[in-house]
Amino acid sequence: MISKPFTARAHTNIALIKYWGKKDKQLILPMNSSLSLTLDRFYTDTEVYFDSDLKQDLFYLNEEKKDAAKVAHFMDLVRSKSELKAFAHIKSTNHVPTTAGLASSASAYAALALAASRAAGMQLSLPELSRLARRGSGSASRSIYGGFVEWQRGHDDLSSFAVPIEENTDWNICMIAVVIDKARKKISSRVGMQQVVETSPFYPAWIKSAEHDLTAIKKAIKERNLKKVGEITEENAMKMHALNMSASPHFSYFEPATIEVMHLVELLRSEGICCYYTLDAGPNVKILCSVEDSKEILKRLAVKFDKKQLLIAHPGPGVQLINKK
Ligand code: 2P0
Repeated sequence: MISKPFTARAHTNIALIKYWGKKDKQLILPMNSSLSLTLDRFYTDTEVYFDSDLKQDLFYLNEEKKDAAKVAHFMDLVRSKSELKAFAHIKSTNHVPTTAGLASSASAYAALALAASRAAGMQLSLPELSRLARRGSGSASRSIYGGFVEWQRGHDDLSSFAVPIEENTDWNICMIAVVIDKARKKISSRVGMQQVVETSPFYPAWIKSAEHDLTAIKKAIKERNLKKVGEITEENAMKMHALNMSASPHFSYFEPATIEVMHLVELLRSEGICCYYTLDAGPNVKILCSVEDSKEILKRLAVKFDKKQLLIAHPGPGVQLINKK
């Protein structure tokens, strides 16, 4: 038996209010709710079909066979929810410039959740898809929707999923990703956030402050207040990175060039350009600004960085099927 193949496309998202810490590692329940912007520029296409002749799941990423352990764990979950027992062919293509270092488990598991559930004969609702994607990677729960998305932490498997805040935002904003080569090996977000939860003396303050930031940013988004959204975004990111520096052992994702970009953004701001930075589990900086200002910001960045290191993205759509064979 070979099932009908399904291909899904999901876009990456960048958190403005970060998810940093798990309450339940097995179910991937977060300590705090988070909020992100889905981006149009970077996405993953994933095709799935089940084949009863297979002895294990086969996973190809960008046409290269990969170790399927983490993906197989996720597929076990899909099988346990459906009638299917067969293993699957999984083919993913990441549409992220290979040097960008922006490849994300968010788009990967959001696309896999839709393609695998459909190939397994299930028609999940969007909240159900978000819950399923969450089990692959927390941030994937948010890539089910486009635009501004909130992942409500909930308190159990049923109540922890993302909801759209403004799916098709007409707001003329963008994010410039500044790709910085990293010299040393980073600590994965999965390991990093756990280290923080277990050892940072500031963690309880983070939870309180993240909830406060979330309420404030939702109001600022509604009001189309870019200055306020930017301030909250930047401060929330800095609090997350301060947690990392307060963990034991402490760690940081910053590289010298990361700090250079942060200083440039602050300088541009002092000149009256409304732009703000955020950083995730790596040295790349993402700059939130208006489309109008992006030209000038790119020009200033181009003095220090190669054009290939500067990628501009706009609000993008939620997960979708791209064929129905
Ligand atoms: C976020 N990050 O909210 C935060 C901010 C990175 C920094 O979600 O362990 O790959 O698979 O649930 O989703 C990256 O962590 O972690 C992440 P798991 P995930 O976007």
